[in-house]
Amino acid sequence: MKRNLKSSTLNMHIASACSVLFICLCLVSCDEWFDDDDDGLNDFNGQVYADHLDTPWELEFAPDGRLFFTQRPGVVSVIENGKTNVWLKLDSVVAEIGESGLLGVTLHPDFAQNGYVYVGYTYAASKSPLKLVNKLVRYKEDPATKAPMFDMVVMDGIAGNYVHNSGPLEFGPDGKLYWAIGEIFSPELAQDMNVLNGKILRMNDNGSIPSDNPFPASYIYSLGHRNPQGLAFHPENGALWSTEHGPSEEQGCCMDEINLIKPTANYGWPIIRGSQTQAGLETPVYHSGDTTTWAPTGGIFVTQGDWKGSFIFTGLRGQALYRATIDPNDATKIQKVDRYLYQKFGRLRNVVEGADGKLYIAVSNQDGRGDPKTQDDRIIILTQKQIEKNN
Ligand SMILES: [Ca+2]
Ligand SMILES: [Ca+2]
Repeated sequence: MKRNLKSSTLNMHIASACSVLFICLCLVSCDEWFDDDDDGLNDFNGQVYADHLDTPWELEFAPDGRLFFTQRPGVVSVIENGKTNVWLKLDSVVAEIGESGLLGVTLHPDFAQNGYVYVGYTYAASKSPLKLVNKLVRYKEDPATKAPMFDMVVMDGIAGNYVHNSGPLEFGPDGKLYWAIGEIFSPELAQDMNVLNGKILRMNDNGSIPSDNPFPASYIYSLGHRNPQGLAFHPENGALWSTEHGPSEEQGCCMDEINLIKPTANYGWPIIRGSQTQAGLETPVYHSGDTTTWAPTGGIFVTQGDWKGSFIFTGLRGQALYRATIDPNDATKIQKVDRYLYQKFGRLRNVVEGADGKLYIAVSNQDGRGDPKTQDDRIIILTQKQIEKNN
């Protein structure tokens, strides 16, 4: 109930009409009743790492413990010793229209030596008529000043739209850069080998096509994707897992996917969905069913604690953190998916694990589809135990 006491007008009304009751309740838990801006963390003993953000999208820790993250309107920020600073402002070139904007960020595996930071965003190549394009650029951090210097355009010219640009970036254990690109709400593109939409791409760290790519002379690593918003490599066996938004209202409800990504494989959009099978197409390892929506976003493999080895990912419309337990007898299967933090903080966009084993979770209520609290958006810190205790 306390989280519904949002307007001060409502508080005043309740206070005057029920003053006797209110005083009695205050003896029990006054701060909870007065807390207009209750951030939900009181119940969890968690911490706020950053607040008053706007749609934090992807996060990654640097080896020195700093947390890099994007905010969709066009800012890359860095949190160091609990203080959030703007690292790079691209709001004058980024087009945040609908779900487009500054999306992915990742650091080079040798970031400590070369300072390379990769940033993917949508921009407007033309305003009238509106033509949105996805671009990937590389900046280099000056080792002395920590300031970003533009380094190179890694890739440009991938068609964009107001939805389904996707954009998570991840370096694999093979040192190659993987970038998931959505089908920009044009399902046929996912099956079109002449375009990069609806694909997961694999490239060298300078944007060239690796000589050992599965389709010769092509960036395409896998195809048939709709809106894949999470990429994670298993820390031990190196397998690439992905989360993907299911058909939504296009082809019945829900059926958000967890996929195990294999080179040259076709993940079926828009030909199959959910548990459907067809020769030559991949059925998801696990999906949310035909009545449940996760709207899954960023995911990682947990490397510490009781959850070690689990694939966890956040959900926007699902408003939860999900934990997929990999089958101990078959690393290509998922035993179960548990739901945590359901409707506690609203829409959750991404999660990363700190060196301390804590989970850093990006809340996304300012993305145009949420119900922001005063402090939103936030990055919150919770331990596995805190999350489990309040489930
Ligand atoms: Ca990433
Ligand atoms: Ca699929």
